[in-house]
Order: sequence, then C-alpha cells, then structure tokens
Amino acid sequence: MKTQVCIIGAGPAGLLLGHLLRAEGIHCVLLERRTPEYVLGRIRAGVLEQITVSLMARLGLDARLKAEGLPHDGFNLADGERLIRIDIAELTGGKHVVVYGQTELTRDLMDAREERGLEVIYEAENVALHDVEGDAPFVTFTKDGAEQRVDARFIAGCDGFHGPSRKAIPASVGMEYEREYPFGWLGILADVPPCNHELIYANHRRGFALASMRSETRSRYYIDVPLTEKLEDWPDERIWDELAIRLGPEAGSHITRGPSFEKSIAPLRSYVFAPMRHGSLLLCGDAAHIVPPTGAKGLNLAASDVHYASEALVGFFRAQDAGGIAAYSDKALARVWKSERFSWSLTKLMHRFPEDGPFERAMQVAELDYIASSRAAQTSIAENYVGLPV
Ligand code: RFL
Ligand code: PHB
Repeated sequence: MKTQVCIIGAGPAGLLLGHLLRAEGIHCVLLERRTPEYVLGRIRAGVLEQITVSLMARLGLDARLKAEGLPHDGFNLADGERLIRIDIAELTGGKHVVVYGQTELTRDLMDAREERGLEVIYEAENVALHDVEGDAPFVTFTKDGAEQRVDARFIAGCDGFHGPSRKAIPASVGMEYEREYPFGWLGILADVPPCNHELIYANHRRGFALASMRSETRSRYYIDVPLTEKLEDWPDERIWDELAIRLGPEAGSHITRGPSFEKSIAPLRSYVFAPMRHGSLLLCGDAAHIVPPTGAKGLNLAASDVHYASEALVGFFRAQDAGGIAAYSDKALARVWKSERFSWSLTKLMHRFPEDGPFERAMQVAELDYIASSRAAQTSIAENYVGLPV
C-alpha cells in the first residue's frame, strides 16, 4: 500500500489529523491496534478549548458538539469552605470552554470516516516503523495474520503514550522530561444530575476532588487516591461519601447519588519528549507528552499539535514548502511546555502531597488567598484554562 501520510493510532489525535489532511486532498491511512468499540469505550477528557472546537467546526463535524456541548463561562476552586469562582468569560473577553466528552468527539470523527473517505485499518497488530530518518519511511503491521506494508512520505505518530512511534526515535537524539505524582485519580461516571452547574476543583484536608459532568443528567467525578489503592476497595457509597466531604458543604449537600457505570484509577504524570519530529516522523498528542488531568489540557494539546502538523503537511504537499515540517517541533513544544506548566502548577495547588508539611500547605493557602483577591491572578488562570493562542 502507498500513501502520503501513514497515521499510527486512531484516537482523537489521529482521527482529527486524518480528517484535516483529507479535507485538503492529502491521502492518508490510519493504523489502529484496537477495535472501534474499544476506542469508544475509553472514558477520558471532558473539557474542550477553543482550538479543539474550532477544528471540529472547520471540518464541518461540529453539529452534535454545538447541539449537545455545554459552554462553560467559569469554573471553581474550592478550599475547605471557600469557593473561588474563575469567571473565564469576563476575564478573557467573552471566551469559554465547552464540556463535551472525548468519547463523543471521537464518535463524531469516526462516524464521518466513510463520507470523507478516511481509511482506518482497525486491529492492526505489530505495527513497526522503518527508515523514519529518510524521505521514504514505511510501516509494517499484521492484519488477520498476514504481514502488510504501507509506504509513505511521512509518518504521524498519534499512538498515545504507549505506542511504538516515540520509541522509533533513537534515544541519542531525544530527551525525556518526566515527573510522576504519588497519587492517581479515581473517576466515576453516573447518570445523575451534576451537583453544580460549573466544574469544581477542590483541595480538601482529605485530598483532591473534582466535580465535572458530561450533560445535565450525567456526572463525572474524581477523587485522588494513593496509587496503591484497589478499585474493589472503593464501592460507590464510599466514593459518594468522600466526594460529599471533599467538595465542601455547599456542593457536597447537592450531590445526587446513583450507581456508577464506569470506574477507573488513572495515574498522574507530567512527561515531554523532545524533539517532536525526527526525519519524516512527526509525533502528536499523548505520543509526545502527558499532562496530569488537572486543567483538562491533554486532549486539547493533542488538537493543537494536530493543527500545527496539518499546516506543516499541507504546506509540504500543496506548496512544496518544507519549512513548516522543519519548524513543527519547536512550534508545538512552545505551546506544550506552557500547558505542562499550567497543569503542573494547578496540580500542586490543588492536591495534598504525602511529602508536604505545614510550610507547603501554608503556601497553598497563600496562593489561594492571592487568587481570591487578585484579578490579575484570576486572569492568568482563566487565559490558561480557556487555552493559550495557537
Ligand atoms: P490516545 O487517546 O491515547 O489515542 C492513541 C491511539 O493509538 C492507538 N495505539 C496504537 N495503534 C496502532 N498500533 C499501536 N501499537 C498502538 N498503540 C496505541 C491506541 O489504541 C489509541 O486509539 O492519544 P491521543 O489521540 O494523543 O489523545 C490524547 C487524549 O486521549 C488524552 O490526552 C486525554 O484523554 C487526556 N485527558 C484529558 N484531556 C483534556 O484535554 N481534557 C480533560 O478533561 C482530560 N481528562 C484525560 C482526562 C485523561 C484521562 N486518563 C484516563 C488518562 C481524564 C482522564 C481520567
Ligand atoms: C472530565 O470531565 O473528565 C474532566 C474535567 C476537567 C478536568 C479533567 C477531567 O480537569
């Protein structure tokens, strides 16, 4: 098989990139290790920045997002009894985020495959990248027991943190920046109305909690737990009890309890791999970087990478201009690092770290006091939360 761009991974990054390239008449093939049902079964992000919304709009695939997405003009930081509202719209000149599940966005992109002629090969096993340094890279994989080969001009590694793309870059040319956190987020989904009309990130003596949602009838909640915790030790009632305490008296008293239909623990990590391009291989999304979910940046960073990568590839194929490809890594990383900083600082502010003592706690209180009383501090948080310019 021959194509212009072989995209590895059909998660949100790969599907978005594929659609953007197809819209410009560039041929691409996507290779995905899982089944479509498995990809759609992963419950992850819920908050979209402007860049993600505008890419869906540019593709003309935003009908459901517009109809069902919930625009949010603000969000809240809770600290015990105190609730600090960050008025995103007022502080950023009318901008907002949109609450719309990653699952739904992925479904919209998947549903449009046929109509837009986007070729995705699911259940592609043993995907391996070859000759990425040169200008004739190729990918091999096994499908239904038979080995196959895709020759391409470029490979886009959109295969998440554990995929093979990043590993195809020799350690001698790459640098890894990493920080692990001593806790994970235990998340649940339940068909109950949210306890508040906006998100609440809470820093409580007993630990972190987040009240989020997918719709007016579906709630998404998280609490942080030590990485040693087991899911079976967290029956729903124990989670609801914990949320009711950690979210503070006001929101806590408005929680509607109900059976959860999804429950999982996700470890928290900050990670960046640089450079994000090596020869003819471009990395996008979680393949190149991970942020802790505090701040809701992961999916949105994948979208901004894809925006830069699609511009670079369109410049190459449509205008014979390789400048965008050469600049891709620096351009993407400049935005990645700012989101890494924001996610890390919000994680530090809102979680109790086991190694922290009274001094670190006093610093959190002082910072929250400062945020509560300073428009400048709130503006900084709001402009980062809503998404920095691309
Ligand atoms: P994905 O979604 O991991 O997709 C990668 C795809 O590549 C496939 N793949 C392979 N394909 C072929 N061969 C191989 N060998 C392969 N290995 C892997 C995988 O099957 C998969 O289909 O990466 P992508 O596309 O870069 O998208 C990134 C986002 O999924 C991720 O950043 C976000 O989910 C992070 N995240 C959040 N981001 C936000 O912007 N806002 C949020 O509110 C938010 N909340 C979250 C989150 C992530 C979470 N978890 C579980 C990690 C909340 C949670 C709990
Ligand atoms: C979610 O709704 O899943 C969500 C919202 C905000 C975050 C992380 C996750 O910061």
